Amino acid sequence: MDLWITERYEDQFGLSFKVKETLYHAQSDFQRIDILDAEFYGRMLLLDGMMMTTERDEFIYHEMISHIPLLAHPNPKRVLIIGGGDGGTVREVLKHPSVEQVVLCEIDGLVIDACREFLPTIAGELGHPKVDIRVQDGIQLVADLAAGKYPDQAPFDIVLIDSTDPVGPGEGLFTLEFYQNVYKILSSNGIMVNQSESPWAMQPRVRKIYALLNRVFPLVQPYIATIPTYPGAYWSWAYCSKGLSPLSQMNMPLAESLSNNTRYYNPAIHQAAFALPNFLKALLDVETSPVCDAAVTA
Ligand code: AG3
Repeated sequence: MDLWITERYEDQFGLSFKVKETLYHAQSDFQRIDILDAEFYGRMLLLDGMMMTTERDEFIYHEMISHIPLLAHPNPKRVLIIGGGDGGTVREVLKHPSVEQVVLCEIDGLVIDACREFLPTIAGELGHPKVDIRVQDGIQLVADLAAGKYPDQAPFDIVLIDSTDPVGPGEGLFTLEFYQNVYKILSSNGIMVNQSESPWAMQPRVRKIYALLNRVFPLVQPYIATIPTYPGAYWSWAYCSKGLSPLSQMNMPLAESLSNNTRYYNPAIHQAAFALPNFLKALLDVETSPVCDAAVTA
């Protein structure tokens, strides 16, 4: 008998995958964890039934959350990743020669263990000497850092929020207080990027995220890519900085050479990802995009 799994969104629609085999299942202290092997998309990680990553399309998400901010920054050395226990974001961040240290703060140690065992192409760099793994609540860590509790460990050049949806353990990563604390632990050229949900399928949620971010960061620019395995497929990230634009300081030679080692990212994508369709500009109250700014000043 065929076995299919469906991620349903708000009981309105769903995305289905034909499963070949269940490789791992556990109920951790935080969530249900499943790793399945599916037709077409290969091995996939689900948390509480929600798709986190698949072998076939993970490169799009992990390259876009990493290379956009790391190439926008003139010299990123210290990177903090909140969530991201599958290791895909770590793998991409380590492609940047300037990076000296990556702190990965994942609340659920079982996610890390399961991905290391069953998703080695994604999690394979988690043991890299530059990576410092902390199994703890990212909300608490960022609050402690912002309060000056570990003065030798802040600031960070780049903070990446590689979270689940704003339900369950990830909910506190979408609050004003959390964003304010991230702001405090960023260096003056610092950049935060968070995954900001589907501006197609999750519009009320996305509007709320951007309304909060705009209260904290002087510069907030949404950017877009297609993630075929997430609800709505049309996905967004928020580029947030203290003023540094995503394009002005871009290291073109590095972006070109890195593109030899990426499957989605290249310098043209870096620009194009910030171009927004009209329905999204209206949804997010965005006046201009850096692409337009560049065209105006050129
Ligand atoms: N972060 C998951 C994004 C949210 C997906 N939502 C969903 N399927 N309902 C991905 C983690 C990859 N490192």
